[in-house]
Amino acid sequence: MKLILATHNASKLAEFRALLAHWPVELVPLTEFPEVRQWNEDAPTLEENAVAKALTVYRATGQWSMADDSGVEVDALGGAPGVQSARYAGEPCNPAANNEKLLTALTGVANRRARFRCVLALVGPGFPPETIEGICEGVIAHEPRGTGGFGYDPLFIPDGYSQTFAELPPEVKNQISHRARAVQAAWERWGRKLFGDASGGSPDG
Ligand code: ITT
Repeated sequence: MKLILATHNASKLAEFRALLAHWPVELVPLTEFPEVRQWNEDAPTLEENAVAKALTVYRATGQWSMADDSGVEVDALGGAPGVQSARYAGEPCNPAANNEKLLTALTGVANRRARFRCVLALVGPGFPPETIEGICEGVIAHEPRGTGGFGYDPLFIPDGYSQTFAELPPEVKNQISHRARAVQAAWERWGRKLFGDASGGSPDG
């Protein structure tokens, strides 16, 4: 069974490949469907955007499609940038400008509490779109650190660590990230029933 990863973000795609490695599906990148162009990502919630991406690809291909919409929520900014994370500093998406804008917004702010939130959407033949969420709590650093990852990773220090996601090895991020948690929850809710149990346990367990 093929599962299309409905993302134009190459770094996100690489994470999905690692996170879904044990799913008994053939992962297909969106680059194999050049006719599927951009989708609307201007809905007010991560859920709506994630479903819009997965549905766009499913409607164009008829194949199982998975997408995520994700973002960082900063308590001192009332949850911003949140659903606007990709476009925080304007269009087109510019991660360095986004990080700079976030640091500027937090100048002199002691409360750095934040979280990454990922909403995963899955849709397929006979399976209307469903969503599931993963959250990773942490704090915003005082300056960008590290070269790994993407987006806000140089600024995000997950709880329990002193390094940013961009400093931590990808294996660590892929164990604890919002995306990792969403994929794990997805496997527990849908994976075994839909795709069989690659781990050898009961399909219903
Ligand atoms: P697709 O829509 O094509 O999947 P995108 O990059 O536009 O790619 P989103 O719409 O979900 O993805 O935007 C999420 C933004 O939030 C993204 O641009 C990053 O800036 C940030 N983000 C999401 N997950 C992240 C992560 O794991 N690490 C760092 N930043 C992340």
